[in-house]
Amino acid sequence: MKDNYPTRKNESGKFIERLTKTIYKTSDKLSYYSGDFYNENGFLVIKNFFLKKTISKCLVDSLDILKNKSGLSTMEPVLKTTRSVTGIHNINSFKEIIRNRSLKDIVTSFLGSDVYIHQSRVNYKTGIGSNGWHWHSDFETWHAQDGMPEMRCLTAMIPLTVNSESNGPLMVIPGSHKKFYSCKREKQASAQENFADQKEGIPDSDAIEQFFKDAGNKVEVIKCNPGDLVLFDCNIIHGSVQNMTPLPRTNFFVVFNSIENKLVHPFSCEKMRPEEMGARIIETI
Ligand code: 6CS
Ligand code: FE
Repeated sequence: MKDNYPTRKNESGKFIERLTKTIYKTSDKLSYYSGDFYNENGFLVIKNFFLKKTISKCLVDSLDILKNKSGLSTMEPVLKTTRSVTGIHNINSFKEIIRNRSLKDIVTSFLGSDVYIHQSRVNYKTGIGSNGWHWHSDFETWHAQDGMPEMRCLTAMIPLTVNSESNGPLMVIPGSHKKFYSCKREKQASAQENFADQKEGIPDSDAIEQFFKDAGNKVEVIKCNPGDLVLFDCNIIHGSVQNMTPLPRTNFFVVFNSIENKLVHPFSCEKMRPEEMGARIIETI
């Protein structure tokens, strides 16, 4: 298969034009404006989308995951607490989220086909010292390490606790999804190492500067609450800083990929990642 987004191949990085549409069509569940906003900015926040009691169940289950060691855990490199657990979408309360009809309608409309789950995870940021995430495009990793051919994929982020200005909320660079940044080659790290503290697939600082310039030097800090839904394009540049408070920032993420965009052999990685990080078994929702 032709590689439209070669990355991690050369000594230096470069910008590549995006060929895939951001949205196929908007959804009846949204105003026209919302589809248009997502198309232009690469993200969308919908307040009070879920019932608070559904989200409370998810929060309880997210703590059970820690206790029962379900899924595949990645630890904080310094603190040694749990940073992220992937492969958890079969737990009942999370299933309820994934099967939400309005969510499914929005996602299948945006991606223009049926979808399946590429990855599900809870990121914990339990308290002071929990690390942030460097600026990155998820698609860059999914293309390089999982063999995801095109940008026909998006993430739904469901906050299970308050995401305030000080506990390390998600930040995005609006509009950065429109260009692909092909990253320079680095020494190959393991799937877990990259998850714990991303080494490969980080844009150079001058590329980040360019993304900032294009966005009018604005980042969007996504403060949100339990019940809200945040959608973001697989190629948007995003990241977060460490948690500066003792209050956990616990978020559930589910990554939907078009069934017309199934994984092939990884484009820039010798070893396939575990199923929990990049699903090859297609379970339709
Ligand atoms: O590896 C992943 O799938 C996710 N984690 C990291 C550190 N970067 C890309 C993506 O968000
Ligand atoms: Fe990410």
